[in-house]
Amino acid sequence: MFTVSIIIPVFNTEEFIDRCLTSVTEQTYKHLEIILINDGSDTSCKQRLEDWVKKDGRLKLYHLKTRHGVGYARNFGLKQATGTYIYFLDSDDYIAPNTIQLLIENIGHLDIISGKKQQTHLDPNLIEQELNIQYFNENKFALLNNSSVLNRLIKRSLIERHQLKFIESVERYSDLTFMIPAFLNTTVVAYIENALYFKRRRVNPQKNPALMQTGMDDRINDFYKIYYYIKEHFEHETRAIAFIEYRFIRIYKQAVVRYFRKNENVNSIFHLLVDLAKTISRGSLNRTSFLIRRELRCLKKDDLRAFKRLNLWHHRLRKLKHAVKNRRRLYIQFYRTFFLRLPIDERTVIFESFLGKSYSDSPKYIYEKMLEQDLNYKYVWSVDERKDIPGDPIQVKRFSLRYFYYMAIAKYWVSNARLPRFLYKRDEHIYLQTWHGTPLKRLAADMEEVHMPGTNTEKYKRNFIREARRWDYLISPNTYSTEIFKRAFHFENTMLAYGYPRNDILYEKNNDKAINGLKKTLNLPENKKIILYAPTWRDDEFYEVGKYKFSLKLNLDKLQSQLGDDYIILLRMHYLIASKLDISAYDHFVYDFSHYDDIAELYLVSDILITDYSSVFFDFANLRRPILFYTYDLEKYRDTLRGFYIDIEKDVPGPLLMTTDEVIDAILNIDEINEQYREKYDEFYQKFCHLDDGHAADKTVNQLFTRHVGDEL
Ligand code: C2G
Repeated sequence: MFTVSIIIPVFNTEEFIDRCLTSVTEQTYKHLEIILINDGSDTSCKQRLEDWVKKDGRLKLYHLKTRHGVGYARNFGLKQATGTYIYFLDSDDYIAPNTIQLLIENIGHLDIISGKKQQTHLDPNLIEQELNIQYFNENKFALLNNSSVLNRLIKRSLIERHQLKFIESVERYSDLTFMIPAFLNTTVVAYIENALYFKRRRVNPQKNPALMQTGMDDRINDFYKIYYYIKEHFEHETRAIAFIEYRFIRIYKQAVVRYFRKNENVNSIFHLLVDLAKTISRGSLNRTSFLIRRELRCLKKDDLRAFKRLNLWHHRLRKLKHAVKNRRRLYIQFYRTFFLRLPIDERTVIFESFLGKSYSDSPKYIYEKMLEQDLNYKYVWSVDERKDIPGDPIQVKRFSLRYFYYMAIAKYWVSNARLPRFLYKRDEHIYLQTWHGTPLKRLAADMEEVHMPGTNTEKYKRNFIREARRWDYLISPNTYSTEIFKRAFHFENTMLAYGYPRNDILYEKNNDKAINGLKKTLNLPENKKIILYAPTWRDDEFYEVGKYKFSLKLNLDKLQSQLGDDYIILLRMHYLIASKLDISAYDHFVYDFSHYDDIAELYLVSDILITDYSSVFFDFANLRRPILFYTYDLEKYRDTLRGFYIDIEKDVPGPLLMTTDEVIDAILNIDEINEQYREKYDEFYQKFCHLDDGHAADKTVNQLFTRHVGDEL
């Protein structure tokens, strides 16, 4: 039985301390040493602590005559502690009855295990849940995003070995001076979601504020000291430096920006922000949004007037963004009551790919085919931002007033994904749905449960089917998809089983000349082999609706050290992924092509594809080049999130790999893998690529458009 020393600094929290100590003394795990450090509290609070000590012999109370601050109090507590493990708790918070037990039962041979923090206004009753434990290695600093030492069980020997302590001269963020070296000196950290810690949000911050609720000037002053402390003490630890820089950017983005809603607030902390911004590396800057990046760059220049001007603009833009949201409603009204009454233009076609995010996919190739055939149509592209599109079509910003206008009057809608329900379709409209991939993951009506944020399964399916009913034509890449589309979308209109227009290029340009030309345009070295890593998104990992997270599970360091001489890697995130990848450390080895419009061009230049459950491999197989499947979360993805149509373990044309080492090994032995999978690849190609022949766009255009050419219109 190991003893856990729970260290609780107390400063005038008499209204909260009972709840806190009840939760500790009633822990299901009993081997506790509870160290209370009264950090100069007033007499009533002191008295209450004395009363508690009489009740439970495991409590040890120490009085400091005057207030020394939380860092000092915790260091003091550490000196008194004798347990094998240390656990810090704040005297206004409390924990669930089994928190310590869960932590101790699951720490195993590790030095640190973290639990989950919740706001107290959530129901503290424990719901019976399956244990959810995760292990973090390279990415463990993600567990420090809350900057806090709380709700972590830490081996005391680790603390002693590395003389970990809190900086005492600073009130806020001092946890980082303890936690950063703690993490640097451990390899793996565990996280158990079920071990709960309830963090109290003070309801009356004016009367009795929590530290973080006090003034922004003090907060930044404290952070400033911590920042430089970390930079000096861990100068050579790139992870620590990247972490603290990113922390600064987050504080800036989340708290400072809000504080600067009053422009005059800028004055008092401007000089500190300038100092901080000056030390931020390019890599960290690149991970942030355009707006924030611009402001940080301006801070670097130490120009107060320019910064204030920018700040004003920032807030104007934010206001505008709110207004725009309401504006959309207005436009929809316009669309319905006015634009839909205008005569339809038989010769206008409006195209959209991936929700306006790119000029790509089948709509692009259908459009280019129409250009090539010199058809007499007016072309409109719906895009998020202006693109370089041949033929100089009209470009409308998605959801702008012009967009609604053209959606109303264009006879043809060509899209590779669903269009919003609020766009009523007229009887005269012809809607060509190209869709965007051969399905591996279950679709629409075939999905058992939808795990996307804010999505009700039944409603999702119903809307999907309602949308599919509006499609007059649907392109299918192969017989297998035709069957699935009919069933999953309840599609009963005209199926164009022509193969994918987006894959025409894989037949047309699969030759050295075209490929080398592409490599030049993409600025890629010609003497290295190219690996394309194109994973899909995870329904349950997101920031907000429509913005998904992705954490890279490939160890780029390892890849670079073993493959760097002969290969380069193109990273290509799915278009729903909003996370920004920091690849600044892998110059000339890793290239981020997540925002490149057309993935088909990336297929053409790549020698090997690594993917997971994305439909990209069905398309890439047209090139008959090797495919590896990096399926580190296969069970969860297949069995919980989506479900598959084919047996991925048997039917795909390449190996399923679970670790970076296995990926490297496969790449180094790619010839053997080709040999091993030759037969399977042939079968796969016959089944999924049998319709693709380089003429899908041609066939589609002939089917829908040629009839309309001529003077009679
Ligand atoms: N894609 C891409 N880059 C990625 C992943 C996907 O450019 N890293 C593009 C490819 O054209 C791919 C398409 O987006 O074929 C669809 O991506 P999937 O990963 O298959 O996921 P999803 O958007 O959910 O569509 O029937 C197909 C399914 O609906 C899947």
